[in-house]
Order: sequence, then C-alpha cells, then structure tokens
Amino acid sequence: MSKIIFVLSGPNLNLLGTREPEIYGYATLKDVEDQCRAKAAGLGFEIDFRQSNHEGVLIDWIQEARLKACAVVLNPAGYGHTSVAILDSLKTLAIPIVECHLSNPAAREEFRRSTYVSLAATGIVSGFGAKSYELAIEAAAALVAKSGL
Ligand code: CA2
Repeated sequence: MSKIIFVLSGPNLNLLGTREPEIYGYATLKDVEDQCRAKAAGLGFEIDFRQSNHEGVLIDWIQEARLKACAVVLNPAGYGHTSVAILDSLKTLAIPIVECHLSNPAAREEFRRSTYVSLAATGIVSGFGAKSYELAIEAAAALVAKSGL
C-alpha cells in the first residue's frame, strides 16, 4: 500500500507569505512544504506536494492520486467555493480526503462559508495558518492507519 499523501494547493497559494500576511501568515509555500514533509516523515509517510493555479491541472492530480496516494490533503483555495468539477473528481476517490484552509473561511465573507469540496471531504481543518496543513496531514495519517490500508 502506498504511503504517499498528496498535498495539493490551489490558485494564488504560490504567493503565500508575500501578500495579505494578516490573513494568510508569513510562511511561504516552501516553508509549508518543509513543515509538511517533516510532519509526514515523523508519522512514517511521504508527501507529494504540489500547487497549481489551474483547475484542470488540480483535477489531473486528483485523478493521479487514485493510483498513487493513500490520502489527499487539499487546499482548493478559491476553487473550493466554485468548482463542481473538482468535487466530481474528488468523488472518484476511495481514500481519505482532508480539506485544509489557512484561514477560517466560515468566519469570513458569506461566499466563503461553504465549499463544494467539503461535500467530498472526510474532514476539514481550517483557521490555523500554516499549521492547518500539518494538522491535516496528521488527520490523514490517522485515517489511513484506521482504515488498515
Ligand atoms: O484560507 C485558505 O487557505 C483559503 O483556501 C485561501 C483562499 C481563499 O479563497 C479561501 O476562501 C480560503 C485564497 C488563497 C489566496 O492565496 C493568497 C496567498 C497569498 C497572498 C494572497 C493570496
């Protein structure tokens, strides 16, 4: 069984640490990747960490996860609130899906208060800045261990 957790981030998250730090914090995406790698290694997992600004690319990666990953951690960014296509691709997965957000979208503008992704997610971690990703990996690892896969 794969011990690879796909950690996927959506549009604009490549800018992390450079804009709106009051909302998203000062950590760069590279910092987040390093933290995720260390957290996963401590739990006996590897991560495949990727970011794209393109919906179709994210969908291709979700489909790839079906073949290669034991779990997916996904910060869909703005696409979480808009993309039925990403939801449809997530629904093809039989592995744990942990939705992850740096901020707490439920405490922000009305349009952020729900995501399509949450309809397919096993669970959601939001509001802890870069730490949300680490917590999401911890949750994904626990779900994989529990499933006995
Ligand atoms: O809190 C999160 O992680 C979000 O997924 C971030 C999305 C937002 O649309 C969601 O509602 C919540 C926005 C990502 C934008 O990323 C930026 C990073 C640095 C500077 C500016 C934008």
